[in-house]
Amino acid sequence: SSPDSDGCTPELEKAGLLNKTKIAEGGRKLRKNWSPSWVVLVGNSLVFFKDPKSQTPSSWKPGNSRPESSVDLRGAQLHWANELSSKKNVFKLRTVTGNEFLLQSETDSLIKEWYSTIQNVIDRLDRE
Ligand code: I3P
Repeated sequence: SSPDSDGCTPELEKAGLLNKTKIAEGGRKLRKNWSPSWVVLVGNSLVFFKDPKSQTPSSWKPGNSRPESSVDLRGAQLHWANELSSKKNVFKLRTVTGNEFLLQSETDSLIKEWYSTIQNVIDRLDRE
């Protein structure tokens, strides 16, 4: 049988390398600190991992390495935010708890895919 024949393991929607900085925690502004992050969209969460070198999309499985942090996408808001950075291709993700992240890629197509995939999850959760 397949590893998820019971349907209890959340679906892995997307994984890849993005530049990330947290800019607010509970509504309080933080100093930017950009760094590469291995980002995984699984179920209702965006999960961030350090050490992207050890990760590839094909080998990643939930539970085989420890996340740095995780974001609940229910009620989250997503906006393009190029005005918030000197970098190109930046969007901002804001959680209901007032945590804010900027995510960025040099690759236009890649960042657009991430934006629409995350927005689709937010929209799905809004309809539940
Ligand atoms: C910040 C750093 C960030 C930059 C930020 C700077 O300086 O250069 O990369 O954000 O700009 O303040 P420091 O390392 O001294 O904290 P971007 O790369 O997103 O532009 P900002 O303050 O205008 O946001």
